[in-house]
Amino acid sequence: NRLNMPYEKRAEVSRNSIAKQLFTIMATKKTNLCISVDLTSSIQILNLLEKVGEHVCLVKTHVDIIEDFNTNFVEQLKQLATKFNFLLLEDRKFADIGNTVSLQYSKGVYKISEWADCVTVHSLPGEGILKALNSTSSDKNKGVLLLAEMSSEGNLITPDYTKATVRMAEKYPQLMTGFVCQNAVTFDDPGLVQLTPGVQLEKPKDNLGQVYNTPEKVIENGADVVVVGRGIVASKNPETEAVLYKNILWKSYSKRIMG
Ligand code: BMP
Repeated sequence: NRLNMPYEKRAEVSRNSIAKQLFTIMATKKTNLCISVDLTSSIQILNLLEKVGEHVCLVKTHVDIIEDFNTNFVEQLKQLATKFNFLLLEDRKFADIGNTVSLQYSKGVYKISEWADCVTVHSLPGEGILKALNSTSSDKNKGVLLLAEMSSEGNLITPDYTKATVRMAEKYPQLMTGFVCQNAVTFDDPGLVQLTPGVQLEKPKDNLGQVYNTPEKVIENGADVVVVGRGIVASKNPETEAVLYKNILWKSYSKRIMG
């Protein structure tokens, strides 16, 4: 199954172009680390990415928390992505009717469709949300990561909801980059990416419901790309910490593909 397949083989079977690129970058740069840059100043984000860019395959943003968001920031972000060879995931967690999501994706201040390689989406509203993203015109190749599970304590997602989310994704193979989840929710398509947040070495949780696992544990649970936010961003030396997470994650992955 996919857990024993190396990323370069997974890239060969990905039907979504972003999943294919992501697996290829991971194999080339030897990193499955995604940094979540949850900072509120554009300068801070760009400075951080100058330091950790070479160690990550994917950069996850929440652009709506940036106080000085502007188009120049987007240009510089794209330049860093090219310089360090990483992709951009806007963690927007769309969760509305298709028509609204289509507008939120391409219009407004952020114009996400113009720069994000992929976005996160809740399956809650039903298939229309995927239909909308699929048909919204975009200059770029695009991808969707569907939320199949969450890391937070007491979240309302049930096993049936998770299964229905996997079924929904099957109807849009070209659009789907993968799933955001804590466990291996499917083994049917090795071309899909399992993205797992809620990872930190320091603590088991925060005080607002976030629950953390160790890097080793999430790789065992099927994670392909692992999201680390405050574990790196809030540390004294983010670059050293990024290298530490990268090395542990790559070692765990290498062990996994050995069987
Ligand atoms: P941190 O490692 O600092 O806890 O950050 C985790 C990041 O991953 C946050 O940006 C959060 O929005 C996101 N996330 C999560 O923590 N759990 C989920 O289930 C889904 C997420 O996108």
